[in-house]
Amino acid sequence: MTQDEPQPLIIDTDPGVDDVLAIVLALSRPDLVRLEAITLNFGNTTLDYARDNVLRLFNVLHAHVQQEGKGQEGLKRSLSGSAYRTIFASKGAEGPIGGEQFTASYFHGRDGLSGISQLHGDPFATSKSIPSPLVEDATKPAHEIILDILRNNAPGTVRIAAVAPLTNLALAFQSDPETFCRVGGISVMGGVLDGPGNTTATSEFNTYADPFAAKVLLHDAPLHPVLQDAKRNACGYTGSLPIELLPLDITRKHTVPYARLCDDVDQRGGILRSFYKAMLSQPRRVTNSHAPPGSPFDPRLYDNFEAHDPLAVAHAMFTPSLFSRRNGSQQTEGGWKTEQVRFGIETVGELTRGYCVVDRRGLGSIKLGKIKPNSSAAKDKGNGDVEVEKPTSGQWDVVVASPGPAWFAGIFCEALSI
Ligand SMILES: [Ca+2]
Repeated sequence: MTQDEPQPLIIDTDPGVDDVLAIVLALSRPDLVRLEAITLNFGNTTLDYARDNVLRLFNVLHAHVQQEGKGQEGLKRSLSGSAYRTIFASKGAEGPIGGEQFTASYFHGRDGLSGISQLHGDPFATSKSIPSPLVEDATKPAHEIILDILRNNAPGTVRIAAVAPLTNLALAFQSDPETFCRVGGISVMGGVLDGPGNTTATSEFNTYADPFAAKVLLHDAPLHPVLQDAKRNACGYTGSLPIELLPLDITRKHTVPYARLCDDVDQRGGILRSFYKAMLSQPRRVTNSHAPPGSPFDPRLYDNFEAHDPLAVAHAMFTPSLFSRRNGSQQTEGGWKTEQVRFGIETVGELTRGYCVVDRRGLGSIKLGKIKPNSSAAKDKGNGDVEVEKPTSGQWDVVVASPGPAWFAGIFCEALSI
């Protein structure tokens, strides 16, 4: 792959309203990305609804480009199948690797899209035939399809935008770590490091829904023999996987007014705008409800759509992969900035499942498992020198800046045809 060729991209997703908009963003720019696969994971909704939602989206997009006629050349090219075919891996993980299963119906609605499957007359119907450029593969688990794509592309070239619980990706790593290490970069929407959660007081939904999967990729993977020995890794690196995390800390700064997405002002109509308005109705109600009662409603503060998943897909589209940057061939550009942060993921906390426990002690390069203070418990045992802390955290790349919320809103709204 040369620098001018579109990057092969997999979107691992649990659609979900912001997932659907993230997919449209990727489809709008076939000059930048070749959408190799959409792989479904449980999360915002169940797999059955997630599959229906993808089919509804593509049917609406086809109807939209027929209605509109002119413009949207990128979207048209992607939908025609002339730019690429997209494997639709609908047999994804149905539940987390560990712990109880949860969905986000409180925010996305039971069907993941504000209940559009129950609308009178089913105006955004799913279909029996699979719309182009999708080619459904319901025979293989999604994690095997991810591995197939990594095998069939040169090492370090495939990007993954992970905008769901990380179950499929963790299963892929556990199933064939050598092949999984061929990935060029993984842009993960997940976690929150310095702020409130969006699902519990402490936790973001994706890390809450499957904290065990996050732990497999962030904590367990760097300790695996394949990532300890560069000769066993087709990309030739050791240490952590090429993951860059986009936590709520950055994604919630990237918003678009609901009024713009839902076409409140000029009511231009059309099937795509009607679809956006219908599927955003529940998240909009929930967001609006955060306004304090008894004061005048301020839409600038409480009527904004937080584009969590679209920002992660934008990161995968507009930045060189971490693999290529580690090799020094390309640098992060255009205002994107990444910093290393040391944290661990809580898996079974009584109140804190999915919490990212940031280590702010300034330990530098000290390995946590080597810290051996002379605790009273140790003295009681008579050896005076025992490990009191297992190495449960590591240092990972966290995206802390983008080219800016205004830049993002511009490219996002252009992609959405609004
Ligand atoms: Ca999602």
